[in-house]
Amino acid sequence: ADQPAWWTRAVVYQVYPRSFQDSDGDGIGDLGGVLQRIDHLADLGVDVLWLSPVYPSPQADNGYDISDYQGIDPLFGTLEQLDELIAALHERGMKLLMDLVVNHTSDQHPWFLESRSSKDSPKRDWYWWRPPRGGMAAGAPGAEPTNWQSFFSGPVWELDEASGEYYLHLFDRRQPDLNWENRQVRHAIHAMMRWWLDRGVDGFRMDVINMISKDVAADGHLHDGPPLPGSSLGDGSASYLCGPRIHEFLAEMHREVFAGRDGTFLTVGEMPGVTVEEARLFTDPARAEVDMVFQFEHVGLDHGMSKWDVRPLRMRDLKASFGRWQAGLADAGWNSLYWDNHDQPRAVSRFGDDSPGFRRHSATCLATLLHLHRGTPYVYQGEEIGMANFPFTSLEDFADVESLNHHVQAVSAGEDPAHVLAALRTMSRDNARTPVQWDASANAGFTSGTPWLPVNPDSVEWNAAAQRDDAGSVLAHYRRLIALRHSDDVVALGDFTMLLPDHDEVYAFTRSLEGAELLVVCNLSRTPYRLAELLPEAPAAELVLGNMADDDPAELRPWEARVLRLP
Ligand code: ISL
Repeated sequence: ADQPAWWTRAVVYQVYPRSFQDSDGDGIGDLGGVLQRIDHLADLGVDVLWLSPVYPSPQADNGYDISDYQGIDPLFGTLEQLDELIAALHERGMKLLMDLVVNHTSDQHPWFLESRSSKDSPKRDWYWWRPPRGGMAAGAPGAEPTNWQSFFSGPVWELDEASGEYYLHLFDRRQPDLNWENRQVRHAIHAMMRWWLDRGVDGFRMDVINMISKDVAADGHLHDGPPLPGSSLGDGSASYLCGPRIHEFLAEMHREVFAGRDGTFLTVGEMPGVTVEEARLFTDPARAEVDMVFQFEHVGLDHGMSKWDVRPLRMRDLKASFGRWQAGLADAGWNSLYWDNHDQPRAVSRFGDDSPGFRRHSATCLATLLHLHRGTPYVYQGEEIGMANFPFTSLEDFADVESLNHHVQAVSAGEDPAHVLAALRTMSRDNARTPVQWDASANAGFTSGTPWLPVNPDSVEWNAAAQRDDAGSVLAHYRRLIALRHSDDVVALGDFTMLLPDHDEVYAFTRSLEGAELLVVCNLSRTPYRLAELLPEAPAAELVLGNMADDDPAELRPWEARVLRLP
């Protein structure tokens, strides 16, 4: 049989550079800062660094709005520093994954400026320009070409007064969507990707890559989506999630960019709304599209009508979801595993219990659960030290475009401002974006200046320096989990079987490979359990890794997690 790919035993660490480490005192993290902290990553043992965007950008969406694909924003440093980072990582046996944001550009990208300049521009067709809806006046209410709602509130269409046409933006109006139907667009992107690979980067995390193919009729018509309750807008996702040419585009990209290179690169497709069936097609090695997808089902389980309508997570739903993804990609394809990224609230606050008595154990329990699944685990900066949500108090505390747009839209639609603020506190992406807490000093060692988002006041107690030499820390636990994946073939490659699917508080499963078997049991609650009553084989099994000292084999304590080897 073929050797399993290297990334089946790898762990990825995500750096959101703006919030990671500042090296020049402007309060914004930068590449110099990443270079300063590189030994933190080596010490943790991670294999791959995924770097969120550092390209030139007006920063309307913190770099996910790119105005030049082949440079570094002075805010973050220089191309020379990026080369240094590549070398420093390679020296330590790590790889660099760049963030590839090619569903859209910034509205300040020269391509868009040129496209916007005239209806006759040779780049007009590089974006989605459309006249107002049949016979209506440009700018009239409801004259948008389709009824689709943007991810960041309001319609996806922005009127350009000069030409009287609208352009499409699935995200912010400063993030116009590229038209992948146009062959020149695809070629330009492939060339840019090859340029980065030739420079030494090891692959790409591809932002919302399942949205690049839109369902467009031969005459250029785009279809309305079903109306959204209580809104004049509709849900256009059927027209842009995994559209008709998505597999063709990704296979073409693979051929044009990756084919023929040695197999040490990595491609990760970030795919909101992807189904397990689609994911299997995307990641089946025989189809040569992407190595793994980053899917969102489990982080949507506490959403109601929208992410701002927060509901408690039901354990059965989590088990059903993870279980289905494990089974669906068992024979072909590969999972990404994560709780946190720069778009999600902090896991220990959201799925764990960040009250003082349970924070450490709930952080390590969640980590154990995730890292023992089959797939490639992702650690988001600060997760490895148990960073929690920020105690936001007022609207002025928020910086994120998604949060600010939502607030304007919800309040103008008549929602109670106190209620909107409460939802922002719980779900805002800014929870993930406060500076990494390195030590107990002022600004937690992140900057000598004024941080762009405030440092969480809990940094005095919760910081990397305090945990580095503490074997009972969250950090030490992450180190052990990562080492286990490297050393144990069952963790990397074993088959997955869910146990106790209907239990409301205990999450358990086995992993097995060629006669070797691990049993993983995690108590996601404050209730102690008699282990023998849940899993009779557990108390006698050998403990491989646990998150509590002084092990009492008979009792599964609140937020206790154990990895056991079955005889
Ligand atoms: O953040 C979200 C919901 O709160 C998601 O819908 C998110 O917008 C989606 O997962 C896509 O995210 C990616 O593309 C966005 C960017 O804002 C995110 O930071 C990025 O991860 C647009 O480029």
